[in-house]
Amino acid sequence: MDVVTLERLIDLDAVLSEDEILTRNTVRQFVAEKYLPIIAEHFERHTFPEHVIPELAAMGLLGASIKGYGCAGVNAVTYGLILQELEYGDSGLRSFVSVQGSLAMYAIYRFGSEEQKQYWLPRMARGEVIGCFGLTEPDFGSDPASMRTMAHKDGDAYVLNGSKMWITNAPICHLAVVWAKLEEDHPKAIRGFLVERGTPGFETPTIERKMSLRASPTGEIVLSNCRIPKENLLPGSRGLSSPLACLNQARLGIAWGAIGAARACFDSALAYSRQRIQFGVPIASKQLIQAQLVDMALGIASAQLMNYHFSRLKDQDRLTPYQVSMAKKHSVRVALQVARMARAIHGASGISLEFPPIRHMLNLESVYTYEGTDEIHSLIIGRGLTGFDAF
Ligand code: TGC
Ligand code: FAD
Repeated sequence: MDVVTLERLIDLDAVLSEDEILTRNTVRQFVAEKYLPIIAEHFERHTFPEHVIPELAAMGLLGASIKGYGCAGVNAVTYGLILQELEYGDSGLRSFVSVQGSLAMYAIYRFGSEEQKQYWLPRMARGEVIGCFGLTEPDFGSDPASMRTMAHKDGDAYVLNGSKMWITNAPICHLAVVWAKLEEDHPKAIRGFLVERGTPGFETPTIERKMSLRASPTGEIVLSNCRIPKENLLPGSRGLSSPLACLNQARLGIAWGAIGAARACFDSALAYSRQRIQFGVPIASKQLIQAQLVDMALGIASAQLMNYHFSRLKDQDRLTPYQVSMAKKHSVRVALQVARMARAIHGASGISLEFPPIRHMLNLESVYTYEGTDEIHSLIIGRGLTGFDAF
């Protein structure tokens, strides 16, 4: 009997270029050889394997979609495939690359001066400078427009006060992109500021005891009369649309990434169900198990094809924020459902870190919430469909 793999069932390769396949395979090999053997232990210990950063940089994965400034300048499909493979390893690995490239580097690329771009982007692409992106505050997550972090001009400096919460890479960053309202703007507008580690009044306490994204460093950013040179304002940034423009980049990557996690769960569930014997036969021979595997495969196929289509639109400059929300929401929902089903198919073994589903399932709870919660993306799409703002 012919056995068809999930990859052959979808056959995405039929519409990918040779370069896209080559890059995907390179990252896939890196994850299989260098990341999968170490991830469970890092997850358990709540540590991020920083030693992989130079290798990520050497493969051109940091700021990969940026053109120039020492970055690879790959298209949106290639970027998506990269993130999908990284998240096959762990959402923490994909988060690290997303935040570095789509958020911190992209903010500088899009809103920075030429001098800022020339100075920071090549260093960040080489992994010498790690960035983070501080938008969320303790009291304002879904509603960043209401943020309280403020900046005011003082001679040749800006002075920042406030705090950011749940910031990926903050504890290990050398450079934070901080979003704050500028007192001198009328009305006060949200602007981006570059804050370097070592600046007095800049602290990044680690958030401990996370049960999700344990292999990703998450922290606060505390700004107490933090004085930065006036040259550290991102001059092109103005208003909430600036950080949201960065989120458009990152959210599409997250959609791809989540399906990487889903694929890892599917692969594990399929392999387990074929070798696990109950009632004298492999559980994969049972109709209820097959029905679950088919639902998982269909979900993965639908999300992957949606992500592929929207990424091709992005490369033609035709992608809208509504479509980005559709991709993020659909992919993460599918991935969580797949992870939960895969966890259950593993029975008791499914709650052990010996198998990937429980780790991905826990990670995906964060992915469901960050970069716009599932509900916020419903409201974005709903506003588009109905014309009514239900926030
Ligand atoms: P609203 O009035 O809708 O918009 C304000 C201004 O922004 C413009 N705009 C956009 N611009 C670019 N891209 C988009 N997607 C945009 N959506 C809106 C809009 O045109 C307007 O411009 P202007 O010129 O008229 O001022 O704003 P609102 O206050 O009603 O809020 C809208 C809402 C709720 C959708 C937005 O605030 C939102 O997306 N909230 C969710 C917050 C969020 O996603 N935070 C993510 C933090 S970063 C993160 O989670 C990183 S995790 C990374 C990892 O580890 O991988
Ligand atoms: P809230 O906004 O308080 O939402 C609570 C609940 O209310 C949610 O279910 C939400 O959907 C719902 N809700 C809110 N408003 C509405 C509404 N109008 N209608 C209906 N329901 C609503 N942020 C950064 O800036 N940078 C980062 O690097 C970053 N990394 C993160 C890493 C991790 C591991 C996590 C977990 C979060 C990270 N975040 C980051 C923060 C993330 O973006 C926020 O958690 C997210 O935007 C939601 O904000 P909140 O947690 O304050 O939830």
